[in-house]
Amino acid sequence: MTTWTIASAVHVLLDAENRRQDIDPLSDSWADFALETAYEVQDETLARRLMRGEHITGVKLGLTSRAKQFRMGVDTPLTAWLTDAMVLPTGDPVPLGRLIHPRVEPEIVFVMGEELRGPGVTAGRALAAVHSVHAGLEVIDSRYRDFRFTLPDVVADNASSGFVVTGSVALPPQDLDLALEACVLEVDGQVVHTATGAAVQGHPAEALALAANSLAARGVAIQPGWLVFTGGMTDAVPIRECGHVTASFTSLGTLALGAH
Ligand code: OOG
Ligand code: MG
Repeated sequence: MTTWTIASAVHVLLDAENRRQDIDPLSDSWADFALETAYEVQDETLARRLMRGEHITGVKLGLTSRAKQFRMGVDTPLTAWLTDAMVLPTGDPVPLGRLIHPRVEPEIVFVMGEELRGPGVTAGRALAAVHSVHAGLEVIDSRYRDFRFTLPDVVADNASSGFVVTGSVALPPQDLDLALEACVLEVDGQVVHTATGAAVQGHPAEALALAANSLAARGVAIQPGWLVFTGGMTDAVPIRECGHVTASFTSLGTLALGAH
């Protein structure tokens, strides 16, 4: 067994990301790698990103739908950080050369209007703090070989963060039924997955409340202006060179991502 520390885990994970070299899950060689320790690793990787000039732009939830939980073999939702370096402008291709084995997943995204501070936040209270709802696509890229990980592993790895794209259609939350908001995911013109917002914790606002309450345990409140990616509604799809992924939503418009 390796003697791991928070500092050595942070170094190994950020190095894997920078060099685009996948690694074995930390839990393979870190006996009793605890969830609290994993969140400390995640927070320290954020600190390193901020030190190199990045800014927090929001938070992402992971593993909030059965489709994602089943595929990844982890059934507990988690939270992770989004920085400006992870934001891909709409229309830009996926920078494949900076990623190990990217996959794309459709998400419902909140732009926050007010601060949201847990604990005790309900879905209703959470939705009242939302400024606008958007379609989103997340490009995930686990640093772990073949996306094989335990919950602490994926938490430490900032929930496989890669890039996020936010749709330009912005609706106030009261203008749509988010549980019924549907998404059709196509790869190269073929429908591969479909879901509605109810796939995400029964309602994406439940995921937002969950984020506020779990961040409260880390002394953090969700800030006005932050993006909140509520988690993949469907299983993610690999994106290859010359591939095109399109997510069409009932009310939130269509988002496309290409790689070339
Ligand atoms: C973990 C990241 C999960 C989501 O939306 O569920 C995530 C993974 O699947 O590699 O971003
Ligand atoms: Mg995601």
